[in-house]
Amino acid sequence: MSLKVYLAGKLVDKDDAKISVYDHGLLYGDGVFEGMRIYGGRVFRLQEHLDRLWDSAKAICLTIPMTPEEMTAAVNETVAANKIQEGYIRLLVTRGAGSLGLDPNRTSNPQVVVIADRIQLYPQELYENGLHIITASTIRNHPAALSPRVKSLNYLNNILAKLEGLQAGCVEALMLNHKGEVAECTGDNIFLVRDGIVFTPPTDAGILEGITRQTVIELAEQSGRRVVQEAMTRHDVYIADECFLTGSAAEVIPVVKVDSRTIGDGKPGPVTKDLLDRFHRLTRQA
Ligand code: PXG
Repeated sequence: MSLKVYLAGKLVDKDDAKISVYDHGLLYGDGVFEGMRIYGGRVFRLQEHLDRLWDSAKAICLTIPMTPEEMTAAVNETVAANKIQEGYIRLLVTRGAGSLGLDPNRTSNPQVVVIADRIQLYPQELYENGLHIITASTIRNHPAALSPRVKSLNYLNNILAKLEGLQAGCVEALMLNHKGEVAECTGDNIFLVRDGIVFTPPTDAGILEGITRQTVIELAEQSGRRVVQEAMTRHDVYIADECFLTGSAAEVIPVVKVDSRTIGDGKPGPVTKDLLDRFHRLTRQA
């Protein structure tokens, strides 16, 4: 059975899910999106993802042509139609088709697309042994140019950094902000552990406010750990006891080498393992 995609208000076969080449989502990357996980047939933190989607749309003056309640129904309908128990949702809203030229006022009909599919996970081996990453020379978008808090369809900034990672044999790459501080990775937020304290860059470091990041902060605090959101440098990463990344796709994944520096003893540390366990219990609970 072919996958069903939600497009223009109804479910259509994947092969028929097509959008105009005049859509400004394609012409200019003018639109917003969300990437969410399905666990046990349910969308994890759907409300938080929808809130972020609406915030992203507001920031670019894009009116989403449905209510959050209608969007919730569309997402749940798409998950159910595809009978997906464990998977991934890509939700996007484009500016819609218009004339050539940047002017968003000359577009109409923003398109809402919901794709529910299986998920391509990192190999299990990387969760057990940890990732090696490098720092990309491509800095994260300057917040005054395009705020990283907007999850926009224009992901070239991250893709350029991802390419640098791949060229160095790494599946993720660390991105610094315009001040040279640690921001985040290309599709994941970053955490450090030092002397039992959990550190992560604050929102004003110019990051996407990850929903997995927020979940992990809550799990760490619930387990009695201190979580500090403050600016950090690459030096802080190099001398950390532990490092891990969070994201809807990656969940919680240890990092054991950054720019050829071994983090801690080179193996996923106890705090990382504990948070990974807690995250699994939360997402796989009955
Ligand atoms: N930073 C960036 C730049 C991201 O794109 C995250 C952090 C983590 O945020 P969440 O809310 O997921 O914890 C992201 C998330 C994909 C894909 O298909 C991308 C993301 C998430 C899921 C899938 O490339 N990015």
